[in-house]
Amino acid sequence: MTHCILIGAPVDEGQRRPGCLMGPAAYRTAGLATTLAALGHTTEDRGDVIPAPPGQESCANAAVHHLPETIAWTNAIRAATQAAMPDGMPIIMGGDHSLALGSVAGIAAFAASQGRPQFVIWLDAHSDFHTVTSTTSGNLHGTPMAYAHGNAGFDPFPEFPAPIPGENICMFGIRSVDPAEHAAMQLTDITVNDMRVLDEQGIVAPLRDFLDRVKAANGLLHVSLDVDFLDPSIAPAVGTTVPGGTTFREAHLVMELLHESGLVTSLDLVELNPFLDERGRTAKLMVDLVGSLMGRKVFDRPTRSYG
Ligand code: NNH
Ligand code: MN
Ligand code: MN
Ligand code: MN
Repeated sequence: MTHCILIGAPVDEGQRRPGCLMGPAAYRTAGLATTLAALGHTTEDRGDVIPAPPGQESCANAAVHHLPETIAWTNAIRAATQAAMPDGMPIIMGGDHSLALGSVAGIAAFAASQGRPQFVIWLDAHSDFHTVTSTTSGNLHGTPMAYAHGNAGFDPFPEFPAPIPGENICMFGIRSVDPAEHAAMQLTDITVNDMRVLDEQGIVAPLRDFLDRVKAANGLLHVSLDVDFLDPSIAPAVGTTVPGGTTFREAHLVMELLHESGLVTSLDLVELNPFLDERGRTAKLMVDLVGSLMGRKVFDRPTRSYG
């Protein structure tokens, strides 16, 4: 049994398709809290994060938009996430992926305070490894992983509290990487399980490899789930669809294995744009995936032990 802490982060400024701000309401409407309760968990909804009024920050890259707003969101979401960590498992309901600038900073600060290493699983079509300096779209939802890794080029963002080493970062579902991100990732030890890896090896072996490492290090594990990790045919409610994504069963299997591991300590649900949905099907699928992550299964079976 886990104490699940729902935190709404209606962030829309990290990209250009209005609608992600409705995400937290859609998750509530799709029954996230009742799904968790039905699995035996306690839940607490802390409402939506309210950022401070934006400041006057600017940067040299003219493409970047909504920088002061994003910095304000980052500070507020970081504080809310860090505050929730000692109390249970925060589930940050987005909002676009720029919310992870704050959520990952909050959990990394908490991990550092505990003297434990932080690990991240990034489930996304995109690597989100731009800096404020390298982004050409100017959409800051394309940056949080580089921020968390401690890359230079994030002025005037607050310094990331405890940069996460590449060995502690594992990406799945990747199929859209910009040249500057590609070059920057080549210099890291991040495990990039792009769709080619999943086609050839399946999702189980690479995921278990990573989970074994988290377990061995007694790490905290954050899961960041971008709707576009899923194939657009099953998850249309996202502004940046990329063909060739994960299937319904691949996605559930990831969640089931994560549940079995018992290692997950925090979760982001990002990029849901309810304005683009079809009768709530993407919101419902995301809630069902959280159900699998939190223990829903058809039958119990002997599972691999993580310790
Ligand atoms: N790499 C692109 C950019 O920075 C796309 C990022 N879009 C996302 N990320 N949806 O998950 O603009
Ligand atoms: Mn605006
Ligand atoms: Mn993303
Ligand atoms: Mn994405």
